Amino acid sequence: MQLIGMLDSPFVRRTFITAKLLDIPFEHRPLSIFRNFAEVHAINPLVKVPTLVLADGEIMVDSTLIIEYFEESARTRTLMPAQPALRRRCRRLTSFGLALAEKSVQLYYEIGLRPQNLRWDEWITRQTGQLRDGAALIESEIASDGSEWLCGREIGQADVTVAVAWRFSQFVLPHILDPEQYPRLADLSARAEALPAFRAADFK
Ligand SMILES: N[C@@H](CCC(=O)N[C@@H](CS)C(=O)NCC(=O)O)C(=O)O
Repeated sequence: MQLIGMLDSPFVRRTFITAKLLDIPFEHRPLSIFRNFAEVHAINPLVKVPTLVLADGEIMVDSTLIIEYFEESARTRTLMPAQPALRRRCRRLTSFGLALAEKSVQLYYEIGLRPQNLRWDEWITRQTGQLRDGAALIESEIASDGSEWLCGREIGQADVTVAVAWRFSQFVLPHILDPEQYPRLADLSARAEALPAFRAADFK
């Protein structure tokens, strides 16, 4: 099984880290959708990452669906709590983390990639507000003492997704989310980034 995509994509990175935490064996092929467009296209004409190439050659896209597939395949571990109320909380906070990642990618494309003369300032202002409000929403859900993860004593999918989204936003848009405004998010991210599965997914 191969996982296609660079670890500077938050969607690839959450998929990679999840596979590590669940002990799913895979080969990572860090191909860029920009620099290796033709190679990615030959694997997946949709040119979306992450792309999972299964043992029989079939491909699958979308981090959430790939992670669902990993959860089904994992034998001994899960990143989803068993208890229904916690499971629901884990899904809810994962969805907030995903929105944070999506907003960060959109804003990065607008600010970092689009030619300056084609920038849409109103859109940038709107996306910036959504990103900050999303981070505040997540911040309000994190325990103040930093003793636990988002959905219990063990790290779960919500922690993986939120921590990955935070690190990505800090990497590409360091001026947008000030860690001093979101100290619990910054602390959650630091705790997660210290784990071997996250360190294995480091990027520069
Ligand atoms: N919802 C998707 C989003 C994946 C996504 O947007 N990936 C970006 C890289 S960060 C991509 O493949 N962009 C290339 C394109 O859309 O053409 C997921 O969770 O996997």
